[in-house]
Amino acid sequence: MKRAILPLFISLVGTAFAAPSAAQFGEMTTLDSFGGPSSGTYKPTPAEAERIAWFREARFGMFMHWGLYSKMAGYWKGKKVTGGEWALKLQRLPIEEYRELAKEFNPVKFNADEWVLLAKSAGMKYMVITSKHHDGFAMFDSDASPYNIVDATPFKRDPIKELKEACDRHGLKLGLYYSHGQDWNEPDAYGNNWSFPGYKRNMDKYLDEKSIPQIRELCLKYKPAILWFDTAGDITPARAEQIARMARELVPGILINSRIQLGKPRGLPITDFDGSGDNEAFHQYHNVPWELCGTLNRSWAFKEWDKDFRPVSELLFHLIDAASKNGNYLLNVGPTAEGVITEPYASRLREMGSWLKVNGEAIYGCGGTVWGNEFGDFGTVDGKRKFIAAPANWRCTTQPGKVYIHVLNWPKDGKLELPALKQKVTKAHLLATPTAVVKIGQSADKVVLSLPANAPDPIASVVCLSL
Ligand code: JFZ
Repeated sequence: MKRAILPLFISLVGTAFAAPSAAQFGEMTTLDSFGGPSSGTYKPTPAEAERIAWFREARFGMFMHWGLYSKMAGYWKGKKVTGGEWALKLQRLPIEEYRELAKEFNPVKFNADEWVLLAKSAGMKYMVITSKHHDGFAMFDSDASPYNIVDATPFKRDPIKELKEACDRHGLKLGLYYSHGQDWNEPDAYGNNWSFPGYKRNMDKYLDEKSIPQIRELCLKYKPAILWFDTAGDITPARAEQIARMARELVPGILINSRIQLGKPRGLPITDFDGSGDNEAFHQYHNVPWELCGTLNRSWAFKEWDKDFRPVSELLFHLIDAASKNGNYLLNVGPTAEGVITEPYASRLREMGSWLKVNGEAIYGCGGTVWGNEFGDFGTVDGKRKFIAAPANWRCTTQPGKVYIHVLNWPKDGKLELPALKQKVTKAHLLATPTAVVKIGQSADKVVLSLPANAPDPIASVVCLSL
């Protein structure tokens, strides 16, 4: 099972796969294997509910992949290579040569406040950055291994510390990505099957001497709001539990994602939130708090030649779609080795922020849909049980006494038909143009809205229904 998952990772990471648009939604199958809606009851204790509250309120965060691989920028010795943060493994590069990148890693243009303020202008409420990816290089000041940004680069600064301070200054939460099982720099860890031929790995040694000490350092030094684990190859359930317990002891209120362990999410008290596939949301409402992580272009790490940036419409769709299913959207940015977030990323983020300025009340702190059938339903296709997506051109989020309809494709005749609501709709207005007239027709089997002729927003206009 563990080994079977690896080829999947490799096929996904080279070119982060295309995200669905609302129209393509119909072709997807369910993600039950990631703990979909069938993941059972979610019964947090009051303390567990309290610590996840900010995360559910936040709905939108910035993911950052930044490391020595950013220096490659999609090239090796002048030749274009795939993989980004996976290039070392996909190209089976000599580990000694890869390590040399540290000597030239000097992100002199890095400014933590600028990054945090960009995230803030996008309407993001938290940030998750790679403190160590699978390449094994620590982007923080580590006592557990000298292979880190302070000891091994001319930069000598600790960007994680600077980001933590900037996040505190500007009111964002800082989460830390840490590759706890996979580390291609270490012969004992999981993942490097080309540099150390014949070597008999000792995963326990790696965990006890590098991974767990570094996780402890991260907790003690930066008090992260989230520890975001990934690709848990060779992490046993007992080790996952040990790591989670240690982190919770050191940082009360810390959140831990479900990728700390392979397979079905452990859930509470080990993991606080689930994740869907990369760039692919759960296909239905998911009762456990969850997060969709996705790329802005086709890569996690910066690649100079990846100019295939997703349109803002697609990014906003992911945010709205995730929120309507009770989830967050963690949108990735790949800064350059100089420490710059380039304009194609930044301009899209700012546009999302503009949309959220107008429509944020239908995202932040909102619950998911009141219905669920707008996503489709299970049916039988060729004798197989399959999820059949609905072609709904809208998504729904909720607040107590309020139902928000995010209209994705504005109806030409101005009529928007919604499933029935038990409670009476007393008022309907557009968030972008509150004075425009929206007429309500409500019967036992449906609600019909008569909208103005033109959409106030070309991407998604939100109608607020008061109950
Ligand atoms: C992992 C990493 O290997 C990758 O480099 C990147 O950091 C990404 C965010 O996470 O890749 C994965 C992990 C899980 C899935 C897909 C890619 N998944 O569950 O679909």
